[in-house]
Amino acid sequence: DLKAALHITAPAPQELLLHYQPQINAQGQLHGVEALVRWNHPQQGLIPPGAFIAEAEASGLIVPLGNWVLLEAAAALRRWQTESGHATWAQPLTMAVNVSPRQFREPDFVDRVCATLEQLGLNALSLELELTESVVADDLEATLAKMQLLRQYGVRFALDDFGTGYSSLSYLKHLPIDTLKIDRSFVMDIDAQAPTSPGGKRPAVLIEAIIAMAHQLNMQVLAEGVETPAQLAHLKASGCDIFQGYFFSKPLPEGLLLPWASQRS
Ligand code: G
Ligand code: G
Ligand code: MN
Ligand code: NA
Repeated sequence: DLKAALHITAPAPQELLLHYQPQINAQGQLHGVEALVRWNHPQQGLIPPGAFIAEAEASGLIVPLGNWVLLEAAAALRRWQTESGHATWAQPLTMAVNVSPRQFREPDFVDRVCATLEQLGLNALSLELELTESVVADDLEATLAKMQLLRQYGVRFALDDFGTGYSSLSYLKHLPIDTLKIDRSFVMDIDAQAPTSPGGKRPAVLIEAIIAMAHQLNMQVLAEGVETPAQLAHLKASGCDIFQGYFFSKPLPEGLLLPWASQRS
């Protein structure tokens, strides 16, 4: 089971691992990666997070799991920096880490993030924490206070799965969010050239509106799930800043990231 897989008392969970999906900027350079957890189950093989994150969240196991993800992602970034002599990228590479609502609400979350960065000697600017609307909408004042503490330290924030929740937009004015991640479902809309229902709107209209709004709010925009040249072209023409998806790469094991980056530059 997940609890055993986590080996919570041991230094490292034996059956968890991270893959890293490249994020590419509009100049075609590697901007950063998103860390995505997998459970390497002894019988079932690699289990994607969709199959166990909800259970981990409900049971509270997401807290030790999330702490491990943060530490392992930060350590991987440090290892890439050492291995590449920092030379592979035009700018410092960003490590994006998903943070669950329960993990974010832990009283020691801010201290743990700062301690992890210090332990590894990482610049806080290279860490981007991905929060979902459910985190930010839950308790705006408490969320704002925590985000501001981390922001003072240098940590960046992305709003994940943007546009799929039911929360109001008003929090966007208040929170220190650097990157808005457009959900894959909106990117898929680009392929539909015409309205899909009588009287419906042009499919890509929401993407264009989201990008304009984000830029007005001084946020950069990342599109998730970019799979085709047509999607990329449309997103670029609409002013989207960063792209992530199978068109560039699926999530990669740690050892394949630097070879992938050097082979495409
Ligand atoms: O890799 P995959 O596309 O299957 O990931 C599905 C979702 O699982 C991601 O969109 C993300 O929201 C979630 N997820 C992946 N890794 C983590 C993690 O380390 N922590 C949390 N809380 N969620 C994660
Ligand atoms: O945090 P988030 O839920 O956004 O994680 C992204 C998820 O989407 C991961 O599970 C990843 O494996 C998946 N994914 C990433 N790129 C693509 C893509 O181009 N197409 C599809 N269908 N899924 C993708
Ligand atoms: Mn994410
Ligand atoms: Na997402």
